[in-house]
Amino acid sequence: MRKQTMNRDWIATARTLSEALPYLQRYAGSIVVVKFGGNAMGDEEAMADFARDVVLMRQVGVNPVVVHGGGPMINDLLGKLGIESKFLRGKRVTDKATVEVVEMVLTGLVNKRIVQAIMDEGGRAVGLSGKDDDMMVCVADDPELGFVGKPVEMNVQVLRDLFAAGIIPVVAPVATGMGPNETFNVNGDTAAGAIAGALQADRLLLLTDVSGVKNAAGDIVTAMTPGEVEEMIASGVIAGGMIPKAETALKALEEGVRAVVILDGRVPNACLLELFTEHGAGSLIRS
Ligand code: X2W
Repeated sequence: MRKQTMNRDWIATARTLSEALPYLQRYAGSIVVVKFGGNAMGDEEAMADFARDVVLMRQVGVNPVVVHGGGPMINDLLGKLGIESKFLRGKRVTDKATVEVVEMVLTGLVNKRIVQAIMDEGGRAVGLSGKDDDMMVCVADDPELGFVGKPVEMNVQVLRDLFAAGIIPVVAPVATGMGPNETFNVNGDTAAGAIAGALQADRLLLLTDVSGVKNAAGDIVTAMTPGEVEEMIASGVIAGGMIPKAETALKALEEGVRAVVILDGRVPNACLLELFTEHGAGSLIRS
């Protein structure tokens, strides 16, 4: 029902919308790849909030692509099946039994959960993996990691076809190989970077569960050049789980992505804050 009382909240809401105009204009028609990690998925409400942001992006003319992870959900099923799993340099050591579980969980449970959340918010979403239309073709990343893939060939026309139809693609980081019937487990950040690079995306948003990249003093750095990121990796200021994200960002920029943002997916409306407000969110990396 329409409410006639004019209080400060409503005036502020209208102002926020009005102030978003230059950003809406800037991003209309652009391509934004969003990596939605398993740790950022949180509960039902967090999932619905994320889906709403993506549907809003699409509604205002952005072409969003969601590339998801699901590490914790893979761990759950491996645990139930009694299959042990370990990580080496941030990537899951993946044998034959593990890659089957990874494909089941990512392309099944997690992918369809996100598709459904977007549909529930009134958007249109189609779920795919890197196998669909040979979107992501991999070779083995490292013999020690088993069936972990490194993308070597990207075919992203199917994503452009979905954009044209007004559909939001939701991509599981599972890929095909050069030979017949090969399956690779791809790190979600790596997959998002490769897709963003192949699409020459305007933005790659890496949603995490930390507030961004911190400097030596422990403060969040809001903007960095690739050179500064390289220095921070070399000096050990960027360490641990942030290294693969920073390296993904550098590679994506090299491949022609305009800017990469590492931001906290736990902040409500993180994507909207980054794209459509002066404030921005997290750490922006661009040349
Ligand atoms: C990941 C794929 C899922 C993922 C894995 O098996 O866990 C590798 O490590 P998050 O939630 O983004 O961490 N693949 C090779 O990246 O999930």
